[in-house]
Amino acid sequence: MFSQVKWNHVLYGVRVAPALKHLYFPFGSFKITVGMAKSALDDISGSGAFLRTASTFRNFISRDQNSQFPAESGRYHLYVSYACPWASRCLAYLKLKGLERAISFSAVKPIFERTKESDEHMGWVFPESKTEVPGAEPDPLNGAKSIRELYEIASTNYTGRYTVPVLWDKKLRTIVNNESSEIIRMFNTEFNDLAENASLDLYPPHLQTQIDATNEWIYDGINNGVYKCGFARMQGPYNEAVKNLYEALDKCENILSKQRYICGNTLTEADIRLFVTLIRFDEVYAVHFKCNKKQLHEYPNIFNYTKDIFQIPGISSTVNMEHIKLHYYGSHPSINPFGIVPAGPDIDYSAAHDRDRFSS
Ligand SMILES: N[C@@H](CCC(=O)N[C@@H](CS)C(=O)NCC(=O)O)C(=O)O
Repeated sequence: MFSQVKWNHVLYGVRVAPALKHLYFPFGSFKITVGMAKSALDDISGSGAFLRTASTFRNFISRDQNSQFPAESGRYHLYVSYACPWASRCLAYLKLKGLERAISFSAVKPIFERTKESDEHMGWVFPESKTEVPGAEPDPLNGAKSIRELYEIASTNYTGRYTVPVLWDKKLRTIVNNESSEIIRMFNTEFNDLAENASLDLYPPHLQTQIDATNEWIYDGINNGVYKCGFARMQGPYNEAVKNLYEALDKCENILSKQRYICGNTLTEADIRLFVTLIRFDEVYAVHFKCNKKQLHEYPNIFNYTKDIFQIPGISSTVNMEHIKLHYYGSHPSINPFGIVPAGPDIDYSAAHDRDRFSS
């Protein structure tokens, strides 16, 4: 059962106030935020469209033991939210590559809360005990209350968003990288001396150009596209985002009617990046982000493909639908003011699929 969404209790107190800090101008496409801690709902252009801000910590872990961040067993920790598709990509890689013994991970609580007493920023926080929210655990390394606190340990003058994933270096007590697309590349290659499944290469040289090109339209139309639909503050940007989203989904359906995976008949990075959005689609995005022209279970190939990826050993453990639903429906009061979590559709992704009809 879903627990009571907490911010209902404070809806007309502190939760409404942050929304008031957005100022809108009828023309122009610049981002507007009044100087204070930021969240995704601040990434809105003057024309009402969602514009995602780039990640800030961009260091690389390397297999080269003389580098600043060498791949070492036990040195790094991945902070995730099970709700977050970007963090879930990284977790999927951790499982697929067999890196759990080399890299520890932990998950935050699903619903945004106040990250500090002194201001109204809402973001990811840690529970006080392991039993408070199943799946979430207190910060095992720094005893931090929030993800924001980790950013403040890593940088005294950080002005960006306090996002997950966070790849943390226990030795230097800092953030190595907070950009999922780069973290997955490191996990794919740099830890191969420690990985239980070192031979799995989700970004093989002969497919790199195709994977990069596929990632681009899938990111724009689907991964980020659902956010552009959901966070649009005017009809025009929403209309454009929803059009691009469904064009990209139609393209996926067509590709997946001819081959098992999105770049051919082998699993690649592009599949993991696509999957994390697809698995959230019918349960969340269709309702919460108004992506309801068609649900994914109405696309036979995409739907069976989603089940296929879900059933790869290790992947289902990265999908915590309770955290996913609690987070989205409970953390965006400007979209869902009462935080009601819809009951359905409760799709069984472990059901049989027909993807074995393609050789892989
Ligand atoms: N570019 C980043 C995006 C990460 C991101 O946007 N994470 C969201 C959760 S899905 C977040 O932590 N948001 C917190 C906030 O906006 O305050 C990545 O791919 O790693």
